[in-house]
Amino acid sequence: MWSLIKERLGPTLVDDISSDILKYDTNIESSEFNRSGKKYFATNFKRYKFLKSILKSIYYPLQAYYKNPLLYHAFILSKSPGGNSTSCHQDIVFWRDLEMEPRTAITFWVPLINVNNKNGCLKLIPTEKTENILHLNKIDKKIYSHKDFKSQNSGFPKEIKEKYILERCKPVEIDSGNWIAFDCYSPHSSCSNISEYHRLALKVVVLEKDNLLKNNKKLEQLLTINQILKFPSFLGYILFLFSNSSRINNPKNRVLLKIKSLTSKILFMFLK
Ligand SMILES: O=C(O)CCC(=O)C(=O)O
Ligand SMILES: [Fe+2]
Repeated sequence: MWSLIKERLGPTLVDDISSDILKYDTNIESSEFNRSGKKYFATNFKRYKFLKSILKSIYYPLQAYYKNPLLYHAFILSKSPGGNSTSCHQDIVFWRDLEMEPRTAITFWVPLINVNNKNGCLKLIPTEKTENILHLNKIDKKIYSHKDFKSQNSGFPKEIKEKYILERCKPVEIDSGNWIAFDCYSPHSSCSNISEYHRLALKVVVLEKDNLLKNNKKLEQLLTINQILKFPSFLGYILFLFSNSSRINNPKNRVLLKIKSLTSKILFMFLK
């Protein structure tokens, strides 16, 4: 299921982020997704502050859906001129570490340019559209079988096999700053970019912290949206860097995990 969100990212923020991404992503000419987009918000303080403003813009739908929303991913997704289409998939098949029940991940996806079927808009199934985001992750929870394929550097190297699902995905053309929310079971793809401009978009994926399975060391370390919004930006940024460091978050690396959780505890106490 998926939904259009009433809140918007303001045009000034869209412009500021877009011009910064074009400076940041020097490999942006690659025709596939650039993996450096995964690190963008953790690369400097200004970009972390962008993230804060982005989360503020979806604060109300988040509060309506989640008791204690946890930030799972925050990425930039760029598709350069000539960029390939993205194959049809369900995000749940890529998220092996999603140890929670029920699985309540929602992707909030927002283009930073008006998107259409010529420059890489998302494709979703029209009959799966809902006005009420409370329906997300509740109905249509079938997981389709996917086939692997090796495309050079593809960001999404699995594709749904069922032809009738591929045919049902249709372009969702929206203006920059408008949010689409889709759940982790929602089949989706995106069009190739045959325009002369970069299709810049970003996504934020949110989970319900209270649904994590016990001892989920990796996901427990992630920051909640309320922490990000409440903490003074500089301290929030340090904690965000901690929670983004895959080395420190490797559950096998117990000593580093201990140091991190101790430091976080001290910082949390200080912030109360
Ligand atoms: O941004 C795109 O074109 C596709 C993104 C996607 O499939 C995702 O973020 O899960
Ligand atoms: Fe996806």
